[in-house]
Amino acid sequence: MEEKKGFFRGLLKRFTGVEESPVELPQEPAEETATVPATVLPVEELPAAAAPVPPPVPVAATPIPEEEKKGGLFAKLFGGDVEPAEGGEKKPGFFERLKRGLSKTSESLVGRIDTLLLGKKKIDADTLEELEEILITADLGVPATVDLIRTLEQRLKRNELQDGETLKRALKEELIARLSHKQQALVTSGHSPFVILVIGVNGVGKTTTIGKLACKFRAEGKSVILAAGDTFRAAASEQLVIWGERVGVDVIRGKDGSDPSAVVFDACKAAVARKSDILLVDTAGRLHTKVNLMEELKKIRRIIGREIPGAPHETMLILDAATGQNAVSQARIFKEAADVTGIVLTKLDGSAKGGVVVAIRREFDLPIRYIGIGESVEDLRPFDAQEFIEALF
Ligand SMILES: Nc1nc2c(ncn2[C@@H]2O[C@H](COP(=O)(O)OP(=O)(O)OP(=O)(O)O)[C@@H](O)[C@H]2O)c(=O)[nH]1
Ligand SMILES: [Mg+2]
Repeated sequence: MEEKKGFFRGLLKRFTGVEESPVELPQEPAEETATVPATVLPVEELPAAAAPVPPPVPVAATPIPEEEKKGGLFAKLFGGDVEPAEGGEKKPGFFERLKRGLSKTSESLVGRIDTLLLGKKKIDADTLEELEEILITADLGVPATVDLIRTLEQRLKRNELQDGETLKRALKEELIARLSHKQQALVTSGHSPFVILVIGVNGVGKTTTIGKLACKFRAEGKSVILAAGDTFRAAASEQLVIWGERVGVDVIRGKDGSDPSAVVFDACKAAVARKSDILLVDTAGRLHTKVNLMEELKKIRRIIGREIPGAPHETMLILDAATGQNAVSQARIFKEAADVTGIVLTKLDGSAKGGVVVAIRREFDLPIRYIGIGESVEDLRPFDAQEFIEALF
């Protein structure tokens, strides 16, 4: 219990910025020490009327105390713009926050570009070659960089790049054009319940993103249910339950090691019965093998689709920006196996590899739904190409 309280304080601190003893989120056990058997494997079709064993337990949300609603934790949780805390400390503007979050990427990308262009009277092929190297090392990836440099070369030939300033402006324009191409925000209004299946490898921020999203949806007045589909890792559902309690939404969970499909089955039933607007499904980031993981995700999808025709309406892949090109490889694997429909790029704040967003947009025909620029709820932001590039530069 004490341990849980400590964990709680850690989360509270993240929300409120109140200094408390630092508490880490539970770490995933090393693969070889994982004690929970992969009971879901080998993966087979569930019999049509399979009874969930053991039965998942719905965890009721704790009502939010009135004092929390009035400008206290609730207001902080739901963001100053939604329900501002009276007399509370003024938060930095959203754009400032984004700029701050992107500062490491900005240093590694724009900082180096500025040094390259410092006092340049004339732009030539050599300048573009040096720029090419900067873009590649800033994780934009080779295909996107080659494409950008080609376009800039054409603009140079047309005499559009007279100096450092015009080159930088041209680069910004080209980046915005590429990042906004086919970019779409997540719209949940078309279905009820709108089911979001959240996937990704371990530690990328799936559960945290679900907590932040649940918060956003609640702030919009939507009813939300969370499904603790990660039954593989001890404490994974506990982490989700804590989010559920803080945000004021119900969590459907099973026992550790139980079949995640059974949890998801129950969560779908609950979401339909309660006419919930949103069902967010958490999943394990790691099983004993990659094949197991993909097979389990397929099975979860089948259960969701059988209970709620047309669902999941969004299969959201979470990628950790700090992993750079590795995030691109992960996207490749998941896209192939799991019908991904949207991407969330987390931890841009702790990373100089934010340029990877360009590589991801270039390689996959998938919209970036949100970006994570910190650990508190307001640090999950809808991705806006223009705003992103302006904040970066
Ligand atoms: N700085 C920062 N940290 C983040 C962000 N998103 C998530 N995190 C942190 O990343 C860590 C892992 O997040 P989780 O949500 O537990 O990741 P997960 O994908 O659910 O991990 P598994 O359940 O082990 O698969 C936590 O400490 C989060 O607070 C972000 O945008 N910025
Ligand atoms: Mg998790």
